[in-house]
Amino acid sequence: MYKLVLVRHGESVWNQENRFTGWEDVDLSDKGRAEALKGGKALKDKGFTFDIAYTSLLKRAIKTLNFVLDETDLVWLPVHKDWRLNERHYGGLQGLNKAETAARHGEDQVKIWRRSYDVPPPAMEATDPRHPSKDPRYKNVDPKLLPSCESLKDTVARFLPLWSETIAPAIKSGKKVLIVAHGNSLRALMQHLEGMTPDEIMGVNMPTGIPMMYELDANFKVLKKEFIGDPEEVKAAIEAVANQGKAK
Ligand code: DG2
Repeated sequence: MYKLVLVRHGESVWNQENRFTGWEDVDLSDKGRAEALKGGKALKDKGFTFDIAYTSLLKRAIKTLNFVLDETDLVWLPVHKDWRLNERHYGGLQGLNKAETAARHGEDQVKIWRRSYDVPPPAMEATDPRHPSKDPRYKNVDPKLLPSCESLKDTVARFLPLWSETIAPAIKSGKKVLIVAHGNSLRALMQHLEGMTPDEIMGVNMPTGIPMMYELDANFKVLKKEFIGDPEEVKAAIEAVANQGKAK
C-alpha cells in the first residue's frame, strides 16, 4: 500500500482578490503563508514524512512547499520543479476578477470556464508579453507544448507524462511522495487517479493549504482519501472555492 499527499498552495494574493490566476506568478498572501504553515504542522502532528517532493514553477506553490518542508523538518528533501504541475493556463481570463466576470458574462458561463472538462477559456494572444513563450523559465520546454489557454482536459494531457514517467515510478519504488501544486493541476491528478468522469470532476473543488492524503493499493486503486484538517473547516473552505465564480 502507498500513501500520496497533495497540497494546494496557500491562498495567493490573487485568490484573495478573487482574480483568475493560471500561469501568473503571484505571491502568497499573509493568510496563505499561515495556511501553508498550518498544513505543514498538521502533517507533522500526524507523523507524515517524505522522500521526495514535486511542485510547479510558480512561486505560490514553491513557497508553500518550503513552508511545509520547514514545518516537517525536511528542508533537505530533493525537490523536483516541473512546469507540468503549473496551474491550468487561464488564457485571456488571467487577471480578471471572477465575480465581475460572472456579472458580465453570467455565472453559468463562468462555471463552464472554471469547471467544464473540455471547454477552454478564451486564448491569450501569442504576442501578449505575459505569454509563456516570452518567459525564460520555460525556455527548455518545447514551444509547441506551451499553452495560450487550457481546459482541464488539456491540463490532464500535459500532466500525465510527468505522472507516468516520473511520479508514479517514484511511488512504486517505495518513495513517500509529496506534491504541492494548484487547484486545477491537482484536480487533473485526482481525475486520473480516481477515474472520475467529466461530470464527477466538475463538482470537485480543492481548498488552499489543507493537505489531502491518498492511500493506494499496489495497482494504484484508491483505497482511502482524506483531508488532514478539521472536517468543518475543510467543508467551509471547499464551499468558498466553489462560490468564487458567483456574481455576488
Ligand atoms: C486558481 C484556480 O488557481 O481557480 O488560476 O485562478 O490554485 O493556482 O490559485 P490556483 C486560478 P479556479 O479554477 O478555482 O477558479
